[in-house]
Amino acid sequence: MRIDVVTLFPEFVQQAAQVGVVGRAQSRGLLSVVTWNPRDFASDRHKTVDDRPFGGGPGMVMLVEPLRSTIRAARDAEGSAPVIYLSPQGERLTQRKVESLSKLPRFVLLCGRYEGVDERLIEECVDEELSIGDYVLSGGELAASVVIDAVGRLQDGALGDADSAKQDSFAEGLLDCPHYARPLREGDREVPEVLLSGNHALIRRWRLKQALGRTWLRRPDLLARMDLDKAARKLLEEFRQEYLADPD
Ligand code: 9D3
Repeated sequence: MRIDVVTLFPEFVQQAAQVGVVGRAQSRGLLSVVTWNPRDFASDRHKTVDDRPFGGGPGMVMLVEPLRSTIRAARDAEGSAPVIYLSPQGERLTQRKVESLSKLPRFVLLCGRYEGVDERLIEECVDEELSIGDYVLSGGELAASVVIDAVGRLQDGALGDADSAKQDSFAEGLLDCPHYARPLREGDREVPEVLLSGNHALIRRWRLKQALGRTWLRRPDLLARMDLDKAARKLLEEFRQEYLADPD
């Protein structure tokens, strides 16, 4: 997959995409992140990309003309591609959306800075808007990096065996169970005994039960939208009983 990013801070986006699983996906040729700087497409000698808003008020607005030239260059570099504007006004990014983006051969991400981009550019060039959540960032670059990370790790062959095994696990849509490694004892905290039992069926059940229980405690909204099978409902009921007897 190829992701083109229109940004005033190309180094920022490139750096983020060179780390870890996503960096490896790039070096394995599974993912290519290409950046385009509107500054390079500004037509005046000052390389102007923004101006003060009509109607007054604080901040600056990104200009139509340099952005349109940049988006055209990026979008048409290799066939065509949908253009996604990262913006607080966008539809909220979810794992479902990440999965659907991960199946595209390519798309273009547009990052805003300042107060945002001229509305007419959005009307003309943008296919959809995406937000990564209800908090205020200073620009779209971090959001673009989030999209690239989440989509990049889903490319076939990007994850190691350990990670992909986790993916097809029983616990999809739930929070993760707790994890432990050496030492066996940390002060007065010990590793749960079941994990030392060598009984893999029992360990699997315990992990699922913890995942269900933690989701119930911390993200009941996630649990409400799932339909649990009989075994899972029983495990969650066990967790609830134990929790109500001894909440910690
Ligand atoms: C304080 C400025 N705000 C006035 C109401 C508007 C505003 C303009 C530009 C708020 C944030 C931004 C920059 N944010 C993004 O470009 C952005 C973003 C975000 O802030 N939160 C969540 N997702 C995203 S995606 C792009």
